[in-house]
Amino acid sequence: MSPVTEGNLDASGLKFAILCARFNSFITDRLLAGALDALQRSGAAAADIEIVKVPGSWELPLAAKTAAGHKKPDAIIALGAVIRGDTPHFDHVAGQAASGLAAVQLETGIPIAFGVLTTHTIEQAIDRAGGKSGNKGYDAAITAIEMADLIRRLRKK
Ligand code: INI
Repeated sequence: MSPVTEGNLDASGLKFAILCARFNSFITDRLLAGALDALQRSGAAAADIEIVKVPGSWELPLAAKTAAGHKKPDAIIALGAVIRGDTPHFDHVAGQAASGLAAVQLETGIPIAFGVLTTHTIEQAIDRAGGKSGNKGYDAAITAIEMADLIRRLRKK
């Protein structure tokens, strides 16, 4: 079988930036708690985790670009909650957050895990922020750890 390269889930020695939108903070605070839980259980040191709060999900891409250029984390975790019922400009906020973050990770080479919930209802958001569908902040942090390690391995080859 051909050799396979993949990242592991050991976060020790890795640096992370968690960007968290305050809009719908009753949801995003839970995503943040989940992301921190995942990083700390996986061996990340508290001193290696920078937490940055932004007003809303719209602001995540610029904060990601700035954080990427400043302290050069090994990975970024972007957290937000865009709920369709809240706004007629749902599509703009959700779409720009997604495409902006995708552009920043390609431009900087720093992986960005997408932990922005886009749901029709508040109930769906609660389910995904520590409710019956798990915690997408936790999941995003696990993805960030794996991608940080994968990119490091690929660069060494
Ligand atoms: N920001 C969110 O993160 N989620 C939302 O559901 C949302 N709604 O509903 O409007 C939202 N809007 C704020 C936006 O992200 C910006 O902060 C604002 O437009 C100022 O730039």
